[in-house]
Amino acid sequence: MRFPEGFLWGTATSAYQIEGAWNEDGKGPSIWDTFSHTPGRILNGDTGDIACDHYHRYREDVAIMKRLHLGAYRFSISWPRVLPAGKGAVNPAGLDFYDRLVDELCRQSILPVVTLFHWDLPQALEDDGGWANRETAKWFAHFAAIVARKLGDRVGLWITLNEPLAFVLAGYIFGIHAPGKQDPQVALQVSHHLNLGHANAVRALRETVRGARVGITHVSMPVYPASEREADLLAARRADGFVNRWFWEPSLTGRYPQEVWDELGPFAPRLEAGDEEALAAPIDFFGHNSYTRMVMRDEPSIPIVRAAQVRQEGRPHTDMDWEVYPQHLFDALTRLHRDYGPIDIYITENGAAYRDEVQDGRVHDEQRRLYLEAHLREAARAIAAGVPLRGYFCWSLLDNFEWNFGYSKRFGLVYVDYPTQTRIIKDSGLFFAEVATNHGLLADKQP
Ligand code: GCO
Repeated sequence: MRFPEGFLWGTATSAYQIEGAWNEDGKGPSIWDTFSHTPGRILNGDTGDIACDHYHRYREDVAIMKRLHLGAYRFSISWPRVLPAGKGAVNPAGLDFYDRLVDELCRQSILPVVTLFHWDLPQALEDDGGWANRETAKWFAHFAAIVARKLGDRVGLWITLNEPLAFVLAGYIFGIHAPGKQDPQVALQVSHHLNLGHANAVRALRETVRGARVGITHVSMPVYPASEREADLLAARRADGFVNRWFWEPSLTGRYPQEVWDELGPFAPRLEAGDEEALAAPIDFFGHNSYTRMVMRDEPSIPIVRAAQVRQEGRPHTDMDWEVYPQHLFDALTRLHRDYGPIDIYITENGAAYRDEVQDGRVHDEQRRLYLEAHLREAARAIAAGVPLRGYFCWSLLDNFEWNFGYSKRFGLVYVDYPTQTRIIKDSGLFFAEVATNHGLLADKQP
């Protein structure tokens, strides 16, 4: 089973999760520095202060990508490393780091794919209200233009935001991610400002880099009803409306889905004159992140969606307790293509956390290899069904800081021994290298 010529094979990371050097060379603090330094917020008291020390070890990590025959690398830019106060003076050393990283990638013929916002907002902007302040949508475009001026001649794909849903849900409703708030009203207003920021950044990137290919990355989990009961069918529809359509449609259609807007009732965001028009900023591709599916039942006590997830007992789960359901990928990709037309799609994240052990200098992570193989088969099936899928980025290149779980969850194709920062390519990494080399799975090798 093969993938089309020109299909991009890559891995994905994010600045706060791998770089470390949290306060080096002029970098300003981000909300994740503040959050992880707050006792009780992160498992085991872990922080991103050092992480995978990628800020110093990036050449070694790019060499590993080359060893894995990867043609692309998705990484994010730390906004406060470039603009310590989020606006105003640029930190030359911060921009220079990304300039050197991009040069190293190009030297190894690896296409740089840049995410501009992967949740690490400058603390200085948070002190002014953060994304709850609509001015942040303006400063985001300002940041985008500065980065694009420096890197635009070599970056292949620009992703404005990573997973606005996850940022809003975890950071403003559940309060388990930075900035650690629990206010649904503010959460929905933040989602609107993120959409404005995305659209402003799309315009800024197009004005700065002629021919820029610009998109956004969303979580896109297919939602299934827990039963055929009317109440569960409606619950699944409400959940799909909030989790998927509310966040996708401003960037795909330029407006909010009316059905979801009506469901939000008093939680609906306040728009200002001109906002609807400002949201319309056509994109060149859709970045799709998914790992599993959602199975939802009616649950009136849950605010806004009035739905709750039903754990699929008896089915395999990863170390994140996410059900392994490979078909979700085919269902998600074909639905996107069916409902939103021929826009190019990149899988910008897919992968699995499992408990890994080093044995004689190797990591035999067969479960992760099986997960990847099964999901790649579904991706190939989607292409065969006509989905314009243009690339697959495995989450993640390295084991890294998994947000509130700290370093307790390992997603990497490459094992990181944190005390020594030693990297060990896992068996799944060798498998992925084979897939990238052969543009697909070799003849079905029985596991
Ligand atoms: C996300 C983020 C990543 C996570 C990964 C595993 O999708 O939540 O983009 O930063 O680490 O998805 O949870």
